[in-house]
Amino acid sequence: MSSAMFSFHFLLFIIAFLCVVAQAPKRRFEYKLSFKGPHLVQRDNSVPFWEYFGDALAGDEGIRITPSLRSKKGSVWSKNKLESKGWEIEAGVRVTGRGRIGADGLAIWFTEGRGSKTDNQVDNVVFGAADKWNGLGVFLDSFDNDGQHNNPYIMAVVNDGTIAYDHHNDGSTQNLGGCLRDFRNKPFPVRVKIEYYNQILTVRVHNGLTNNQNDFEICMSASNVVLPASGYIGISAATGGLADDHDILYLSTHSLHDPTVDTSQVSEEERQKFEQEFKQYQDELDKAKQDYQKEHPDEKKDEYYEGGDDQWFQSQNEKEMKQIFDGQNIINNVLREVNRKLDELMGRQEMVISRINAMPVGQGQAPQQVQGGGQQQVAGSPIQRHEVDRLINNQNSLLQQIGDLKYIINDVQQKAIAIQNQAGTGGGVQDKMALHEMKDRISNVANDIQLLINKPQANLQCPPPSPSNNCLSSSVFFVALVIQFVLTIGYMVYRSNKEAQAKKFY
Ligand SMILES: [Ca+2]
Ligand SMILES: [Ca+2]
Repeated sequence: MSSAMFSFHFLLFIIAFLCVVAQAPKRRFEYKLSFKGPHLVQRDNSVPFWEYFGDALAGDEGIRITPSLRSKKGSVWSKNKLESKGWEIEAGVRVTGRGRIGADGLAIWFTEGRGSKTDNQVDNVVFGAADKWNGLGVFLDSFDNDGQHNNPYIMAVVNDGTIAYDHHNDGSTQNLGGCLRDFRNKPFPVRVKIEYYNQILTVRVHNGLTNNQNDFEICMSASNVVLPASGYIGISAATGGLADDHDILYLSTHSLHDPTVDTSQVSEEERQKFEQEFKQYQDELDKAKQDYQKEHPDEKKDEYYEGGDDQWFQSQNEKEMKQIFDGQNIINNVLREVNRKLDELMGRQEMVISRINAMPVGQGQAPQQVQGGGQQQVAGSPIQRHEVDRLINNQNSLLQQIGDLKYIINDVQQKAIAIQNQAGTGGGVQDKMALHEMKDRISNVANDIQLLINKPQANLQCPPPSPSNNCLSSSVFFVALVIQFVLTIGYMVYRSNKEAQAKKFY
């Protein structure tokens, strides 16, 4: 029973989930109603598809709606209208100021008309835009005009073009809903996402404390909200006695469509509209061409234009002929390539045959057993497959050996060059230095000997005898020599006599 209940609940959940998924609207990015830095401005300081008024100034990273100076008003408005029953606008803003309290605030608009048609800022009393607007305004109200201690406040106010905004009470009785959020001086941009679909208006706010794209919280939601079928998108801001920088960094707009309706099919009405636009554009182009020719009659006509439109376009037959011609060209190229390969193969075959013919008789003509066939090959039969393989293997191994030899020769050569270089640079210098040194020393020795030879002989005589002096005079030396000689002779005579006596006993 309980499992049946569980299955039932699960089924209900699945159905609900499918309904939600099925009802999720199709989103289409509206690039003409969006902008995003960097490189936001063009050379003439304009932002494509957008126009700005008052004190607003576009920079490369975003648009500064007002600077933090007193009593400034500015706004930026789309040039095109958003024409969709459902839409989503996301704006990334920064409201920064040095004061603890800022003013006045910033507004995001979806209105039938543009809220700042002129630069006359006197009329732009609602956060830098005109009062009595027809459409929606989402206000980021910094300053607490009514003293309820409920600012900064974010709220949505819908107007049908008749109501004057109650500034002194911060529109407290006029708004559809709102939330108390401090959007000033945040580390990351504060993001406001406004969704209008099936007459349900939802405002979600990202508090700018993180850089996570998905940290949105619901600020307000209201159903049965009726807004104009199409409208301009605008952002405006104002400062008062207190001032903040009001910057908008990006604005992205999506139109939301019923997923059950196939939006890829263009309706007849839209088709006619596009055709009309195209015709209008072409007429304008022709007129511009004619005007140019009138203004520059001497200008040489474009040679491509001489032939008229026929020069620019080709007929169906021409197109087909060109396709056939291209195809034939490709076939021709392929055939040529095949031909080339065949020639190459023929060349190789001839080379192999000539090598076999050059081989000594008997080596390539020995009778061989054919595998599987069992037939005896007769002498002089054509070359066998395995012989060709062996030849190729031999050749390969030869090539490899030659390669090895080449490598070794190269190595030896490199080493020889290295040794030569060494000898030619560092070693040679050292050897030369050693030679010079030796030469010097030898010449020194020669000089010393020369000096000794040239010295007078008297200097070679023995110094006068003294107890510490043991110089030998020549007479003493000769007497000692004679005595030694006599003693040696005597000893030899004595030994020979001794030996003669010893022999007698044997
Ligand atoms: Ca206020
Ligand atoms: Ca207030």
